[in-house]
Amino acid sequence: MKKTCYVTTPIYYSSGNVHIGNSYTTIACDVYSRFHRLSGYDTFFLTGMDEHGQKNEEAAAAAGKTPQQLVDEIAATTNQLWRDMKITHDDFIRTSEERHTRIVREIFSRLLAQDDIYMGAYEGDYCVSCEAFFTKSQLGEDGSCPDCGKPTRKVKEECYFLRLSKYQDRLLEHIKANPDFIEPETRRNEVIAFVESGLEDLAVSRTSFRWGIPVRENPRHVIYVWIDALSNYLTALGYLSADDALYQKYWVNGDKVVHVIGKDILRFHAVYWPIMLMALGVPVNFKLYVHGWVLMKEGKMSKSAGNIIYPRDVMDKYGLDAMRLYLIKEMPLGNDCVFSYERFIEKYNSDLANDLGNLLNRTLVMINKYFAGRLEKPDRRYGDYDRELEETIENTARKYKESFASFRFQNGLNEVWHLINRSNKYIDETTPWVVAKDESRRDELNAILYHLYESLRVTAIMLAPVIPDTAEKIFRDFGLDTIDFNGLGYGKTASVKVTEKPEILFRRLDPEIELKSQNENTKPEITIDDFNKLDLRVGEVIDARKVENSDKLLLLKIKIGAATRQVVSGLAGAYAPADLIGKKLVVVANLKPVKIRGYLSEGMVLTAEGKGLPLEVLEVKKHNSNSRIS
Ligand code: ME8
Repeated sequence: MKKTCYVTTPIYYSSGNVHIGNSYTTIACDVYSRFHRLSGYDTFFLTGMDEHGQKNEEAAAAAGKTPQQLVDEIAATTNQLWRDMKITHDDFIRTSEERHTRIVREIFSRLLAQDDIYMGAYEGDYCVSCEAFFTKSQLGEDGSCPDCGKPTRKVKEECYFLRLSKYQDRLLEHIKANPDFIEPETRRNEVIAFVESGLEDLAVSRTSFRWGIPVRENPRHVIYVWIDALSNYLTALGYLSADDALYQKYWVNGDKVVHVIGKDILRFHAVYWPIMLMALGVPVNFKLYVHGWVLMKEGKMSKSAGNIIYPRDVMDKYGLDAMRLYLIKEMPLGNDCVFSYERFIEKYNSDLANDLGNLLNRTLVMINKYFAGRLEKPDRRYGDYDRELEETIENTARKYKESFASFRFQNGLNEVWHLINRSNKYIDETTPWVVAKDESRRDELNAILYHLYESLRVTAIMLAPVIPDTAEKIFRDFGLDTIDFNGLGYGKTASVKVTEKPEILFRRLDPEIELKSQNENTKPEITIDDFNKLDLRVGEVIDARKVENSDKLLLLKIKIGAATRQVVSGLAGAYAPADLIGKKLVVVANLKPVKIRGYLSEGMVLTAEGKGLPLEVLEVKKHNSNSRIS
């Protein structure tokens, strides 16, 4: 019988949106699932959507929809996005589905009946955005949410509580007895410290909104979204339903049960969830991999900062595989990584175009040129280089497997790139173009190219979980069909026949051109009302002179209708003062006046700028000063 592996992503909030940062979790789970399938595990990969809560209720009302309509639309587009990202999930559970709500209600009832949940009263500070209560000491200075910074609300309500305190000791024992329950270790230590500081019972129902799962015994209450959401990992498997075969197979009798989460939701998964399971009598046999954040250079990605990057934009422009590889190779387990287009282009060029792309292309071209696309497995070695490369292939495959099985993708990929670079070096060392000149060394030449072929074949197999399209293309070029981990090792091909027309997989990108186009759209979205706040007018420059002691600034007198304004503008690098006189420019006429170098500046001149080109003012030809610009 095959070993089993159950892999889950957190179910994403339908009120959030999928950006390059949070898509990491799902891509990482996909890599982990694909790796386990290729390793021979019977793998079940679950993702889904967390749909209840006040935020969606409010958003739906604002959009004139029912909450169900709103989440239906979001779930459909999100699931499609995952499919387009070649995410191979076996199920997509939504918390508004009947198969889920029915069982969550049942879970709550059981815990209530056995007094693990009890009725009490709650007074606290609640963040609607994060759907979480915070204690006074956790709040920001102005009472704001410690996670998202938005204002919290004081909430007082009658409320059900889950007895966390009762399970505190059992939880600590479990964590201590299972050193690999939470990885990496820093996160494990954090949880131990949190639990040791003492657990307070958790408020697990709300009466302040309706869009949730009502408590069966008291429908005025809806079940707290986290109790609702965490249960998805079991409800998707049919736990407590008429058919719980998946639950028995993947959970109770499963070999690997893995929840992958970002560090922000550690407490929910490492404390509340195991306690829920203990109370339900479900084996606590999962483990947690806790990853860090994908950050922008300036910090977190957020709508308000206007720095969100969407996966569709990246994959449409540079290809899905380049995006998947970047995220998986840049993120170390236990730390954050940065997404920037500078780094992305740099890595695209070095990892894909140079290292992998070149090796593949050189190898295919030589096999075609010297052997019309055909090679045979050599029956002996021709030098130390051969042995060394064979050993590198074997060692890399071993280290790669160890790293990927324990979610250390970056380490595993660094090993793969070590093999790729070793293989490129092998070409320089063995100089096949020199060997090719000597007819008596045909067998040696065949052996050199066979080694390169084998190294690339094994590389393609190892890369298949991360960049599946590229791995398949290499396999097709190599005349092979099924990618299989049994193929991880040197010398598994008896005779080789490669494509006659290799295509270039990754062309080098010109960083300057790419970055210029990326810089174009980096400001947050505004509404037409925001835009209408600008009073843009045509103004005629009637005087211009340099600002003393400044290389950049010009002092302009600009006529707008009957009035004359003074504007200090950074145009000195691009225009001589005389060139501007008489020009009709676009001026922001309602900008609050400021003093620049002691001169009052009563407006702003619009300019165009971009890498490699001088600053240019926006000119109007036909209109006279005072015309409106809209
Ligand atoms: O937390 N970099 O959903 P979610 C990396 N509904 N990971 C990030 C990230 C970033 N910049 N931003 C978010 C929820 N994430 C709950 C889960 S499970 C029972 C309920 C990660 O949509 C985040 O850590 O806010 C989480 O793992 C996932 O994206 C979904 O977050």
